[in-house]
Amino acid sequence: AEPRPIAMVTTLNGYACQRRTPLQHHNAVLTDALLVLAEKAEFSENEGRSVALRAASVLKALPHTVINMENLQGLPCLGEHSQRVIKEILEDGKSREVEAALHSEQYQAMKALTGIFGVGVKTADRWFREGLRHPSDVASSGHRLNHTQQAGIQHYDDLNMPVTKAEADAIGQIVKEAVQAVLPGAEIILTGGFRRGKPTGHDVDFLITHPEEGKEEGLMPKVVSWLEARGLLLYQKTNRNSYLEATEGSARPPNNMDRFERSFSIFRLDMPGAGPERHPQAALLEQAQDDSSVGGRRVGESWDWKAVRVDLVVTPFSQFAFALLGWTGSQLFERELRRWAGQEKHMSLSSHALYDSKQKRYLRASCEEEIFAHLGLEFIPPCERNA
Ligand code: DGT
Ligand code: MG
Repeated sequence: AEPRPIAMVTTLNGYACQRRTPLQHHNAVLTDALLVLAEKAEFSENEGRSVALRAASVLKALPHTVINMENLQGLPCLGEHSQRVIKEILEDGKSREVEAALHSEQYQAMKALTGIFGVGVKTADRWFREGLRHPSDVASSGHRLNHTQQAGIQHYDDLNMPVTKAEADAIGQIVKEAVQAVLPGAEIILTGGFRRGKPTGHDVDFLITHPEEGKEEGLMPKVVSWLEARGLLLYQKTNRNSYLEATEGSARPPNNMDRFERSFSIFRLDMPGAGPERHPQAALLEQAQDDSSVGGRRVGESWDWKAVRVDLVVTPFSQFAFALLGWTGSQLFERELRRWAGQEKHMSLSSHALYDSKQKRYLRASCEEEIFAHLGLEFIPPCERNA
């Protein structure tokens, strides 16, 4: 008898937070294509974004490579549009819609313009309609830019270069030193994509807390001053904590918007081994430039410093587990957790708390495992939250 081919039919749960999604998966060709369509939808602000993101996320969780349409049987979140794109790629090696998007002037311009720190889809779209295509067009257009956008244009190249794990750790050391200098006993934790095991990221995310509730109050301005005094910040904007104001007088937690004391910043990361001592040209270059704050100064193949986006978030200890879960991502995993909580459990999850609408009370948690348990979900470790 002929050996029967193994039917590669997998069933997967409908919510991304019920699935294990590793960083490395088997369907990058398909997911890359779907992610371009998600981006295209985002640029024209239509609903297609989350549809394409969910479809890509299902393929990321598959334990095998999709080689034919039968492999998709029984899988959730794969609508007619996604299936058409997948079929085309399986048959022709590429999708016309994706190729057209990648080559379109609008997609390329929107990608370049939204790549400016401080510029969202709305602003980028307005600029595109005015004929701007690239950050250099914006700089020469005479538009009034806010401080964030000015910093975004000034450090455009650096901020669009991936941040490595080694760079994230180097910044972690600096933040740790700053935090411990201004509040001994305070703790810092690396979150975001790096906690999920990503080798690179677009920024570095940190949570800061202190085991004694209340000690963390007023911490952020002190940390920022410490860093500024040492010339380590190229830009920063701090939003104060507004969580209590928003909850006062209402039983329910405000919404998913984060209300922690948070600092969006751009660090100046010195590159070890590329300082002026090793590269005498760097010192000369510095003297020659009257504005030494423009971009990372390249010296031959290396540079002596690099601008890196860093998010610092201060959380009270009692909210720490929720903040950790909320800031570890991925973004889709977070959105699916909140959708699961609301639709399946009548609960409301934020980065501050979990509210049970049936019991009309907040559920406490001191670690992520307890939150998953409250939600009736199997615990998924950070490295498998790459939905
Ligand atoms: P990356 O930085 O592009 O390599 O990837 P991630 O996953 O680190 O993404 P990032 O840095 O944008 O955000 C990390 C996680 O933090 C993200 O999955 C969701 C969460 N997050 C980001 N911004 C906010 C916010 O304003 N509020 C709340 N609650 N969460 C946020
Ligand atoms: Mg990040």
